[in-house]
Amino acid sequence: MSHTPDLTLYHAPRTRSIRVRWLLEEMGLPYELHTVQFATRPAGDESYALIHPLRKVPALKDGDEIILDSIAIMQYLLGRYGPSPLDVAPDEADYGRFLHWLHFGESGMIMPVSLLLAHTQLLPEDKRDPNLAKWARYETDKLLDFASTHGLGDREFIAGDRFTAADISMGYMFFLLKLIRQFSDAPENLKSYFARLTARPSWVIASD
Ligand SMILES: N[C@@H](CCC(=O)N[C@@H](CS)C(=O)NCC(=O)O)C(=O)O
Repeated sequence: MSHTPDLTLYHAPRTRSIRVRWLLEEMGLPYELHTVQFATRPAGDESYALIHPLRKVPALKDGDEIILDSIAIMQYLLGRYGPSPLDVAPDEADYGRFLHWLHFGESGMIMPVSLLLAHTQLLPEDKRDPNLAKWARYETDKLLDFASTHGLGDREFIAGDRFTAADISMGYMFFLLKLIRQFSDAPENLKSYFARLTARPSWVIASD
């Protein structure tokens, strides 16, 4: 580790900042936690725009540097403060698999999952579109099936034969689905995988 960490995580409970907090806990890195108000939007107060111009969470400050986007922040931490078993290195057999599931947890899943969230919970009832909710449910099911068969299969973890940042990425998305009561019909292997991930002490802190 050539840099000395000087880390502040801008966090709000239940949001994607859980991913970063989960990784920080697993890597054993010291950090300051700054809770951003999330009850009304945009998140934070006006001064938070200096940290995240879009006023979203998470954001990570490391000294004078600010990094945005949960997956990018995880890659930053692994790259800057690794090597870590939570990363899969380019010379390991599962490197490609690791990158795929690390990113799939966000970019592959977020569109149908956010539509499902919006049209079953977030929007006022008269603004919800049941057809859109049905379509998002159908697309989410396809993604869960893909993750179940092509991703996890009978593995314990999704890449590298160990718990990695790719599990954190996917685990958060399953948490979100569970939060909006859309995970109970998920494939059994994903449900027991999620139970395994969230049995870790680091999860208890990250999801607090
Ligand atoms: N792709 C970004 C998404 C960030 C994001 O949209 N965060 C949500 C919370 S999970 C947020 O701050 N939403 C508030 C808003 O959009 O106003 C990431 O992974 O960090």
